[in-house]
Amino acid sequence: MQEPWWKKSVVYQIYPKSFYDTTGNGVGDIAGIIEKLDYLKKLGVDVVWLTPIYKSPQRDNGYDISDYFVIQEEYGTMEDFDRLITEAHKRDLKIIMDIVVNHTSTEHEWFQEAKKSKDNPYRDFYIWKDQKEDGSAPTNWVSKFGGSAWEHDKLTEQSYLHLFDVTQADLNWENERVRRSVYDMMTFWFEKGVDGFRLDVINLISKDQRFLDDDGSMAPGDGRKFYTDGPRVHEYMREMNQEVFSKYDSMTVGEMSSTTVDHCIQYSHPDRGELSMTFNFHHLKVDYPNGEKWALADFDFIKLKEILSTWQREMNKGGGWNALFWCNHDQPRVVSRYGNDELYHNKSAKMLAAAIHLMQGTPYIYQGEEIGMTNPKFSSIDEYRDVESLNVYEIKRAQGMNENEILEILKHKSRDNSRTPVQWSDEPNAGFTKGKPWINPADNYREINVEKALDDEDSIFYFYQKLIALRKQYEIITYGNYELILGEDEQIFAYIRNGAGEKLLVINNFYGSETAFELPEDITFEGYHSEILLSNYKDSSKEFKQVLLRPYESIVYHLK
Ligand code: TEU
Repeated sequence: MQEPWWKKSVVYQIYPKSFYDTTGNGVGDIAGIIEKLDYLKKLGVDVVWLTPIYKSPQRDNGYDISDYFVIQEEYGTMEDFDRLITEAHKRDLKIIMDIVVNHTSTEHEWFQEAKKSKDNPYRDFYIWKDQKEDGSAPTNWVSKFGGSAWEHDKLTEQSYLHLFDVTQADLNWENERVRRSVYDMMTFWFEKGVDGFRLDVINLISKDQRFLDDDGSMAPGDGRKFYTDGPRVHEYMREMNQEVFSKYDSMTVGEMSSTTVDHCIQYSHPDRGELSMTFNFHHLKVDYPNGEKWALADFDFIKLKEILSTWQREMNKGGGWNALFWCNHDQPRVVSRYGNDELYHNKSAKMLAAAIHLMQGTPYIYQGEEIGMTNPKFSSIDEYRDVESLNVYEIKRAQGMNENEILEILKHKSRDNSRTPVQWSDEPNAGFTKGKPWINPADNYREINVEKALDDEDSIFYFYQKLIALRKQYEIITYGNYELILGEDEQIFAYIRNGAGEKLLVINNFYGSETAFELPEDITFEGYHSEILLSNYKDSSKEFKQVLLRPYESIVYHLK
């Protein structure tokens, strides 16, 4: 069987709003993406994922879609989009779109119709329920952005479900017309020439139809067990695949919220005909004390290794396929999070890159990650834009939390940490816009920017470029089996990739102090010849059995 192209690809995620502005309105645009395609080509990526560019009131920066067939005005026109596809394909770059079908904006015409009356033909496109007898919400579920997941509508005396913002109403996937409409819309984009989709929170689309209260065993009013990887989700995915994906040479990646390995194997196993691969977030919760996102704690390094390794092993064993990533538009910058964005900025950013890119799966680079962009360290609530951060701020204030404490938490946790403008140069506003940017850039753009990175052969950019090039050269990076070693070591993340007659040994020091690596005795590598494939220090030890690792040192040995 021929292996699909997306297994050997590297994906670059663009958040258009913050990528590059050509019009001076302070918001990035499609023309800006086209201008930077050669830059992406230079980096060496194969696929570009665009977060939503459809018409939207932008309450959640485009994850609240009001028209799936129209491009949001500030990003450009459909002609610009067609040009983007043409220009990308000319350069052998693929484009995947982000599609949000768990919910629509309440400004979508379906919802505008649905809310008119109980017997409106679109009523059943959404999930409407009566209040409980005591007048409270239909269930006690909370929204992921805070507050009840139900919004009461006075006109028809019922409530609609919104797992996210109140302006993001959940679609009713039980309704065949909803599914048909979604498949037709996806087909429209494929016919335009896109190469696939990233499917937003796709594992939440099937809700348990009993609509029961949550007993709070996980967290008060949690509700997740009633809609995460829900009863009919795999049936829907197979239907979607049959109706749409199977007709194109496409790649599809599902964003899976609070999912399990077993479900992800099912979503991504080629024989099941659902999706190409899945994102999960368990490795990005190791700095949530007791599962709480809005609290501060160091990351749990042992747990991080354990989680990544479990997913590596289990997905491989079960025949699923992982999407590999540290960063996206919802996560703080990894160099500020699991690295050191000051003293060891360059070294730790490279180490983190190697650690994730050399696992089994398809790696994703989020815009700016390739130059080591950091959290911006905003100091006032006025600098934040994200609906989730603003909600949390209000909620915590109302609960009596001190303002400085909330700001400290947001500084580390806010989704805006990754949404600041790409730092292109040391010109005003990081060279992102000639106007006033919709969100402030990080102050460090004078030191950390693309122009500088391209001029410095030791930059993080060239390290990513190298990693991508190696993937093209060594099949073992794509296919080799993963094996964790020294799982208990509190400072070193080391693993082996096993291929036919060859191996990779990947050693990473995750901290800013020296530490001794010693190859476990039961691993001998007898008869193998070794060479260093990559390292973030110029003079790394060629001898791999015992290595004194320097701060954040990362060394990759190829054994043959
Ligand atoms: O995110 C889904 C999601 O559950 C999270 O990553 C979310 O941001 C986090 O749990 C909040 O604490 C996707 C999109 O990536 C995100 O930008 C959207 O806001 C969300 O869906 C709703 O469409």
